[in-house]
Amino acid sequence: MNNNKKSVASFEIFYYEYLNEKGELIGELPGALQNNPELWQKFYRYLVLNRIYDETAIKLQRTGQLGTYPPTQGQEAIGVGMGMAMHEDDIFVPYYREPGTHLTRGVKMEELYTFWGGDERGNNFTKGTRDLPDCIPIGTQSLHGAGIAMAMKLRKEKRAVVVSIGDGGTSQGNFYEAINFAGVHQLPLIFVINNNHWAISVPTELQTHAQTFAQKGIAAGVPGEQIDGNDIFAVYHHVRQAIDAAHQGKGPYIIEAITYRMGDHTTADDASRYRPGNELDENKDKDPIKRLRTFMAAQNLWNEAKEKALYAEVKAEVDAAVQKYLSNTAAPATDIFDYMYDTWPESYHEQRDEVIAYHGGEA
Ligand SMILES: Cc1ncc(C[n+]2csc(CCOP(=O)(O)OP(=O)(O)O)c2C)c(N)n1
Ligand SMILES: [Mg+2]
Repeated sequence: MNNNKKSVASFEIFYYEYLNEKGELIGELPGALQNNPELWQKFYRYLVLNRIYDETAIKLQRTGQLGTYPPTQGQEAIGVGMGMAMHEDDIFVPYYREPGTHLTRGVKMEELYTFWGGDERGNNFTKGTRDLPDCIPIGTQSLHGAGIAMAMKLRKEKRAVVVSIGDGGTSQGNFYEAINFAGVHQLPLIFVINNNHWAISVPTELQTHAQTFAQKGIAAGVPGEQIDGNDIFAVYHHVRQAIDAAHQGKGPYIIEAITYRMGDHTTADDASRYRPGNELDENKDKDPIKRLRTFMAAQNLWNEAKEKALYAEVKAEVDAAVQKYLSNTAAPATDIFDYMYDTWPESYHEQRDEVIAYHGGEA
């Protein structure tokens, strides 16, 4: 026996999965998910909506009607599950790959298209400000989330913040600063790490040498776990559990949701140039939509006719949003001056006049 040493810290990270990739339940469903066909079908509808919204965005981009777009194919269960697990009053602080969460929380689809069409007005959600705009700079949303959670704590509000971030994003200093702050102040802050195995062309093994991303919280005193991010039951249950604990003052939490990016990083990328040969095929069967459909069909809750009807209904909804988006009138060019500064630098008066003159007196 060595009396000079004793263990002063240890940790374990657990992985949770309820619906496997064959669409079979592993053990029992937890809590509110049990015998809840209404909720399962709601999940399914949003997953399909997310996918058709996404496929349509890619088509719009390819035909010159949308800007660069980051697809979510294969990752829809994280966004949808997270959004449905949140309470209305909680605040969502997203990175850029979360249309599923926005849609379940009432953001309009045409607003999302407007933003990805290069028009910041799309971020001014008519439903209000409980969803922050998508954060394009990697990791910065972590600190926005920590600040909001601090305000909730100071105001003694029973609310929580959910920050989403990619696996690559967790390498940024902002992420470590945010989890450290959240741990010290025991903030109601949930981090959902979307581990899709890639950060553009950088694979996860070049991102960290740790066994999991969830354990990044341990050094900050923030507990965490891993879940199957393609299992919507796991996402919904575990995010809800973490939020409810945060509401009770139990502090921050990290959930690493394992998924796979089936598409390119964005429409400006070509993953076939760096993705190893059969990796995509190996992950195809993990599709979150397929597994929920298989599960519901086995329970006699789903069939071909229902599938066809749902796709037709959702397609019509997406088409209507596209029409609204395409009928947007252009924002005045002078907006770049009018909303940038409270008090303008002197030179801007002249420059604004130049812009108006360039547009023939109307801008
Ligand atoms: C501060 C900053 N650095 C670099 C980039 C360029 N960039 C855009 S996406 C990305 C990779 C992010 O990967 P990950 O966090 O895993 O999210 P994913 O796109 O895989 O969902 C990078 C480096 C950026 N947007 N912001
Ligand atoms: Mg990633």
